[in-house]
Amino acid sequence: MKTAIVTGVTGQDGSYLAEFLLTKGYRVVGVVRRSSSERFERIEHLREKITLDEGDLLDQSSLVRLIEKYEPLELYNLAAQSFVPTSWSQPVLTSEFTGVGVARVLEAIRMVNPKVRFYQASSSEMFGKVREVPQKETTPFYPRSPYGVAKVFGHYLTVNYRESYGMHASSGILFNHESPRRGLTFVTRKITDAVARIKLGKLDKLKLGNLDAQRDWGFAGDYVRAMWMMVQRPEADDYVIGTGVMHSVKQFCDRAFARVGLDYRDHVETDPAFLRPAEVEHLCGDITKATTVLGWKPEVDFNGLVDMMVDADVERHSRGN
Ligand code: NAP
Ligand code: F7E
Repeated sequence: MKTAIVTGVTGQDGSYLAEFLLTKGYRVVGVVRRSSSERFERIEHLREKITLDEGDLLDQSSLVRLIEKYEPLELYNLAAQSFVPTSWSQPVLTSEFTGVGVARVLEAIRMVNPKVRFYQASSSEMFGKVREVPQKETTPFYPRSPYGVAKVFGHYLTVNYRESYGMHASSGILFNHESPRRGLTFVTRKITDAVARIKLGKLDKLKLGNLDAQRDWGFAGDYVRAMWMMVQRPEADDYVIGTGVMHSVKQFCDRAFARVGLDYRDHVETDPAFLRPAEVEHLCGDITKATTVLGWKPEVDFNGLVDMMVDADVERHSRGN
């Protein structure tokens, strides 16, 4: 049986990737970090089907131990401090998790078995203050947050280990992807959760930051498929994954509130507390390489994504959760 190790398995993408790998017949080993209380909500339904073991991107020996113990064919590095605003309040921690953590994983693979295929969760945040529109694999990076800077480090280290040691190390440059499992602080989920509470009379106003920021938003379930497809290629490479369509935060609000028969202008207020020290104004992916080389394309569009997230939050809050 093929074994895949997934770091960040308790996160949004980790839960979808674990589900996907199970459908492909893998033994899935999810890496979880020690905590005084378990936060496994996203993988509760998979607990009996996957193996969970302790490891931390801050602890090199824990990564070596996991690779020695499970002898994986593939390792997907999804773990990171992934919330952009926190990267300004905790820049050193973000650099450690999101940047140097990649070095620890790559070194662990190189030391134990350099034949393990590696996937790095890179990000469109690396494009930051964009140098061209839309952004593709060759677009120069200009990160605008400590998070973006850390991801550039992880990306180039992945490229470097491929070139230095011939390792099968791929970097997926993924644009924003969302789902009903998205963390509640990210703007999409913050909006859909608030829409549900406003609809049910549990909240009146929603405070947001920059409503004009534009993102290329896709569905996480589609994007984990692309991760796996990259790892199956004969040669490792880098791929931009997105939808190629851009919407503003305002447009997201418009669609989300309309889904439950409300007008966002009656409920959304702007609050400078949610503005960032440096903003990424527009992001839009050019997915030509992914569609032609991988044969990947997204299946859920913007409206489908917003509706899915609003419906899930309305259902959850209606149950009283
Ligand atoms: P997420 O929901 O924030 O999940 C992050 C995961 O990383 C969690 O499982 C977390 O574990 C784990 N983690 C954090 N620090 C760790 C450490 N020191 N050691 C071990 N595990 C640690 O993120 P996501 O949205 O699923 O994204 C997955 C990856 O893709 C991340 O690397 C993110 O930066 C990247 N990415 C995301 C997007 C997007 O739009 N979602 C786009 C591009 C790239 P706990 O549960 O213990 O906190
Ligand atoms: O912000 C604006 C905010 O926090 C999107 C991560 O997964 O995707 C994500 O990073 C936009 C920004 O995601 C609020 O200023 C307005 O322009 O949902 P977000 P992000 O920063 O794009 C990339 C690809 C990753 O790799 C990251 O890990 O929305 N915005 N008002 C707001 N954002 C938040 N969070 N909260 C607001 O109230």
